[in-house]
Amino acid sequence: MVTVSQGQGKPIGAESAGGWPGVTEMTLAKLPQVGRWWRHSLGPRCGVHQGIRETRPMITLYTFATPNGRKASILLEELGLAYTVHKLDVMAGEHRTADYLKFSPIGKLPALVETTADGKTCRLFGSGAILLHYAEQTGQLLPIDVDAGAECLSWFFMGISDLGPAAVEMFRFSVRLPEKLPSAIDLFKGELIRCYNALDQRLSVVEYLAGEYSIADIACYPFIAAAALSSGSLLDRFPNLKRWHDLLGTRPAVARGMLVPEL
Ligand SMILES: N[C@@H](CCC(=O)N[C@@H](CS)C(=O)NCC(=O)O)C(=O)O
Repeated sequence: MVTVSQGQGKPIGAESAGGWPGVTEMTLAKLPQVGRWWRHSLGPRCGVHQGIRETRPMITLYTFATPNGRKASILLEELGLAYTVHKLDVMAGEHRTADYLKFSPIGKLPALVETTADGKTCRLFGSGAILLHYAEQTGQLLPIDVDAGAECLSWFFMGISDLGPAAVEMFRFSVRLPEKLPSAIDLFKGELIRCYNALDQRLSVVEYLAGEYSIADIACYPFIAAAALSSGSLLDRFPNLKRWHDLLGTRPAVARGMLVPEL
């Protein structure tokens, strides 16, 4: 099923350059002096300035009602980007078809395809790649300050590579699989608690994970929201995480992104 969504988030910058909301000429001019570290360490392909597309591409998001998919839709909503949603029927195995594997070779959701004005396409698969790509392309949701940027990337990757996989495996072993293996369930429960403790401690000293709202928050929120929904009292044990969860829930773009795809 295909539906069309229009990200309605207000871009953070008023003017735009290259058709990208929030990327102003001033932002672009400032970046070389600010010196984003990956431009120096990884070369000119990486980074906002030299690798940016000149015009905004058309965006198709392949997704399903899952936390990983919702990270991508929240991001697109926050950036105010127009996108088409293609909802995959996972139960029918649409994520394993040859057509979809062209976009996501691993056959997982989400994936996203950009089509540029000259008809070229570019795929992105995995929520982490999607979030980082658009943060780089727009210069939004990724702190410019080096220290805040380091915190942002640390929590962002914790969300992508620790919290997300632990939550997915916990769901697989405790809900999906008919055989309940206590050792596997305990292992992933322990990993999740470890993530929640780390997040709670961090959020006891900052409002958002990187100090300011960023892709680090988006990388973690849908899994915390799913856990809060399935276990109403869970967040009572993590008061700072609860405060952050409730705060993010008030963001209109987060609320809209959490409703994608329509059920
Ligand atoms: N590293 C990927 C993981 C994606 C992932 O595990 N997606 C799940 C849905 S939340 C999926 O596609 N499951 C179907 C399957 O594994 O066959 C990301 O961060 O997006």
